Amino acid sequence: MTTITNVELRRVDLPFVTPFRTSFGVQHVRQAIVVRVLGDDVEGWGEVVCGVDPLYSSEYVDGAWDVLARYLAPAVLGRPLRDVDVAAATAAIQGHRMAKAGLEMAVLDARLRATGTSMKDHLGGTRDVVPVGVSVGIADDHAQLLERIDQRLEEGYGRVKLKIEPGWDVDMVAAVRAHVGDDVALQVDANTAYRRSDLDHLVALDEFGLVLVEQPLPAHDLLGHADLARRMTTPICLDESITSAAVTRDALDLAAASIVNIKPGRVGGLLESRRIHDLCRARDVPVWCGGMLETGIGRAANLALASLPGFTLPGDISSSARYFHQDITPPFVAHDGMMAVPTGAGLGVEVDRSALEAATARTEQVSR
Ligand code: OSB
Ligand code: MG
Repeated sequence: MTTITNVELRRVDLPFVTPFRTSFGVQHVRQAIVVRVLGDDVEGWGEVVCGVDPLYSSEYVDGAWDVLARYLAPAVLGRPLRDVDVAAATAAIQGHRMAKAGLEMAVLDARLRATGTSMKDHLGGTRDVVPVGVSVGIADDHAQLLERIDQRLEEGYGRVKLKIEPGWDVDMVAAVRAHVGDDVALQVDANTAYRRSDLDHLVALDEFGLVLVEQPLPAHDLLGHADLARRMTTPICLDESITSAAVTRDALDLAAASIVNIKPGRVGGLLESRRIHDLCRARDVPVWCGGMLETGIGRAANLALASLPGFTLPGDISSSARYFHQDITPPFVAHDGMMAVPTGAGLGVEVDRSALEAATARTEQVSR
């Protein structure tokens, strides 16, 4: 097989159908870095999932672009596509996991396209269809929120994640539970908006039969989460804290979480994601696939990952139309809260070249 001859970076700007509000801010547009890796006769695609601004984590689009162009892409140029280990080749560069994950995704896609293997099979996926849910942002008021939730339930989702922050939590969840009844699976995500002084307040969420509470405290605060987990009956799930398999092991040993959200970008790639899955599965800890408002490229990768057997809870993987008017791949569609895992070679999606061109705001070629 061929060596990597060129890495093409592209920034695509996709406006959201509805701006997405979380405790860390409002996102109006998805700026994705699309990574295209080229060998002599093969190409592969990846997506860098960081936000425009460094609010969810320290990574952001312009920073990821810089580290990809100056450090990460050069570290894989000239390496054999068949067996280059992107994580190992870029290990000297600290952090920048989302940038590394996007490059790894493109390399794996190119390699698997060349051998005709799907990402699902490569990772060890066991299911062709996976359960999916929807993440609903913070709304202007309860009426607007309930209207948005009704729309999602009509679309067939059976699991709804509600974003929370101080002032938009217990009363809001009470109103939603009263509105949807007991059959809808509800969970909440704070994106680190609370502090240790808020634990008594958070315990009040135990009233509402939630599937889990996601990342109430800052990413570093494993002991705070362990303290909260002892005081709540609702399971604690970590998102921002989980940056590697090693951290996952510590979090589980400390009983800081009993459920783990896995996002390939946050942990540095699909292969590290699989290690976290394997670790959690060995300990009977449920995992689920988080979302970063991905384009169809990242969505395809998430579906492949979510087909592994330990992903027993629905992923944050919704229909493309909920995010974008026009995606850069054919749209993914959920039916009755389930979504099909791509079966074609590599990620199993074809990039829509005209949609890609139309959305492209910046390009750079990195070659030797
Ligand atoms: O915390 O899970 C999160 C989106 C951007 C950044 C962080 C998060 C989210 C979501 C959206 O909740 C999930 C999706 O892609 O639908
Ligand atoms: Mg989250």
